[in-house]
Amino acid sequence: MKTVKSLVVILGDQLSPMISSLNAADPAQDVVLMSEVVDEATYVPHHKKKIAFLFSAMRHFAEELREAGWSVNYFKFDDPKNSGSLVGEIERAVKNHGCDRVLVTEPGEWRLRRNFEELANRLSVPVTILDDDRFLCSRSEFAGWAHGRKQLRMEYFYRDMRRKTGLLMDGDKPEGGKWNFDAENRKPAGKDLDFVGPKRFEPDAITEDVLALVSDRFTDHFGTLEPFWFAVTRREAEAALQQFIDSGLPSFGDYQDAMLKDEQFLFHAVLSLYINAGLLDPLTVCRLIEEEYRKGRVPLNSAEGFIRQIIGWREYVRGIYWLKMPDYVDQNFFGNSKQLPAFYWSADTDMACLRACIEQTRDEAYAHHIQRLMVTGNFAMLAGVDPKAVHEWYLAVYADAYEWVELPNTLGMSQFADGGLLSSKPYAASGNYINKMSDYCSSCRYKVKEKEGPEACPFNYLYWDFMARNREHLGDNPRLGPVYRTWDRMSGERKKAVREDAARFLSREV
Ligand code: FAD
Ligand code: DLZ
Ligand code: SF4
Repeated sequence: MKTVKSLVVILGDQLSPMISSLNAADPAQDVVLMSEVVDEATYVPHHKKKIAFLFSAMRHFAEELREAGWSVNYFKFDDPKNSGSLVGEIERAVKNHGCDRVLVTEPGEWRLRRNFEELANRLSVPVTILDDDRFLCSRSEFAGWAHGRKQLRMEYFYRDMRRKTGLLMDGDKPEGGKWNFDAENRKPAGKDLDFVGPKRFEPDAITEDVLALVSDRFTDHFGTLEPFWFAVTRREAEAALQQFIDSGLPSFGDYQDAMLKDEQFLFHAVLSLYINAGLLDPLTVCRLIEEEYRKGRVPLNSAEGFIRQIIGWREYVRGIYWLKMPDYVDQNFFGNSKQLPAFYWSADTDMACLRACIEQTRDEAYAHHIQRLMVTGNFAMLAGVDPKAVHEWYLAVYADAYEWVELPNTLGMSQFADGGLLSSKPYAASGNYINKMSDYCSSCRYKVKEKEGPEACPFNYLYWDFMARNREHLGDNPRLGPVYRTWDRMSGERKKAVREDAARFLSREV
């Protein structure tokens, strides 16, 4: 029988030794292809730290594969032979190696899957696209779950994933008698808490080379490159996970929604970039977290809260992405069309909450969930920014951002641009919420308690302006009944002042 020589394509976010493409191949006869390409590095102006992280992690992974006996063809960004696109690299490699087939695990983004399908039509050898079984729920399983349901609520999906994995189950009942301990995860944080933060790593020679490359070739991209401290190998990512388990996880649940101006990470894991790139396996991480709970080392609300994010939200948004693409990216329920304010790139704003979140995004390529959802996301939606522009910003600025996870979170959850597929009401909030959950307001030039006038917190009048402006879209939403009743009780004078303040602010700042 003729032996098949496969060209195994490994993408920058497929750095997992047990990925389906490698599992289907044979190191004795097949060749791995990895390439740093300009198309992937520039399709949005990715944060410099994100590019450095991925290029360094890719180079380290190539070494790991070589040590495991694979023959790896790795093309660096500056290699004169580098064609600049993944498809170009595959075509070139097929020509050079004369392989019998191309093997690739399904890319995380729709655009790339389409490119690979088009390539399959013109290539002389077959292109096999395998399922990405690093996810617990396959695309077809999710489609089956969604079929015939009027509402695709994460909570029900999550319960199925708990049953499927057996995580935090007590027989066929949820551990602790409740599926979800979210109500216990909303404490504001005080400065007296003992934050350790994510584990930091010294760049090695490979990372130093990458840092020099990124500094030289990506000058116009967003973000601060150094200090660079991300893990770039599986072993380092595992050490980062261990540090989170030891020092962050016990308090993760309680303070999941809190924000502090001088504490960028609080008790968050800062693991999404490693999980999404393939350096950590999501199910293994969840099993370790469950073990900590079973050993009595972390409370249930922390273990459940964390596991819900991974087997619930993370799997669910991926399911939605593939179910709804390619049209999903064009959704614009409110018809918002304003440009993204320039301060999303410069952090040059008097609003202390936005300034803090954007500065931290610039410096660390990281913001935690509530900062993304309730500060930068909330503001963009209240201000009426085009959801596609918001999406492109989030895709560029975070080290963990790939469209499959970023788009439903941004367009669906934070901008309500899908009209409520992901959430039953918009995540809109006035300054009161931000003040309750953070310490931003005490150092802001605006006054969070003031509702109108030049000193008032802009979130206060923008919130009401948003509700009034979008009444035809939201007026029937039962969860917003109390909001519209409050609006209706306001005096005509107060309503007019709110709308005028909002118009003045938006014409100046957005
Ligand atoms: P933790 O708060 O410690 O949570 C633990 C883990 O749960 C994370 O590492 C992540 O893997 C997972 N997780 C938590 N929430 C979500 C969620 N909503 N969706 C998917 N996974 C989740 N997450 C990304 O991984 N990439 C993105 O591009 C991304 N874009 C977002 C955009 C917006 C507008 C919003 C509101 C959220 C976005 N998220 C994204 C989800 C979430 O904010 C990040 O996963 C989280 O902040 C990562 O930091 P962490 O590792 O410290 O997470
Ligand atoms: C994000 C990214 C970047 C910046 N660079 C590369 C690259 O040079 N080579 C590569 O194979 N992948 C890169 N990636 C990750 C891809 O964009 C990612 O695989 C797709 O977006 C699918 O999720
Ligand atoms: Fe943000 Fe308003 Fe608080 Fe200022 S007062 S930090 S703008 S919520």
